[in-house]
Amino acid sequence: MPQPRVAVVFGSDSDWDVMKICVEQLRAFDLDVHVEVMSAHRSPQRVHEFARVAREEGFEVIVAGAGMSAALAGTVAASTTLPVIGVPIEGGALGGLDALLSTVQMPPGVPVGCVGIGQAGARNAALLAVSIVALHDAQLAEKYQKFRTEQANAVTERNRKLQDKLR
Ligand code: RP5
Repeated sequence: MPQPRVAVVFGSDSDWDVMKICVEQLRAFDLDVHVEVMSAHRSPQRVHEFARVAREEGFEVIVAGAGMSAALAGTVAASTTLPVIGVPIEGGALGGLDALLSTVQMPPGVPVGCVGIGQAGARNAALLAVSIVALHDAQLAEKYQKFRTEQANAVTERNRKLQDKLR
């Protein structure tokens, strides 16, 4: 079995309902995905070990989802030069705003590409990961282009139906 090129990690199994959207979207492009719960606060050693050898292991991009005082994406990014995409998870008293700010406000020098909060962000994280891997994979680039074309066609069709109703 080929080594997965994408890793999707998240701070708790309670994040799975959101992060499974990311994993499913990646699998829809026939990508193998390494999936693992690890926590910047609760299991920092594992996060460091994972990130430190991620490039050697063959990963090309890492998606990291976390909620509340979300430190996972930034902590992973601190120990690797691979691209890291952060997904802020909603939950807790602040509905994901806490996680969004924690994920997006990295100090200069250690970037995290941060997507939106929750399900939409999880899907976009997968698509962004696909576009990164597709930089050197023509077959994947073609699949991604097809996805985007079908999406555009679906919008055209929805507009056509709406225009019919408005007549
Ligand atoms: C974060 O704390 C996790 O990513 C999760 O979103 C949040 C709550 O974790 P649990 O208490 O549900 O395990 O680290």
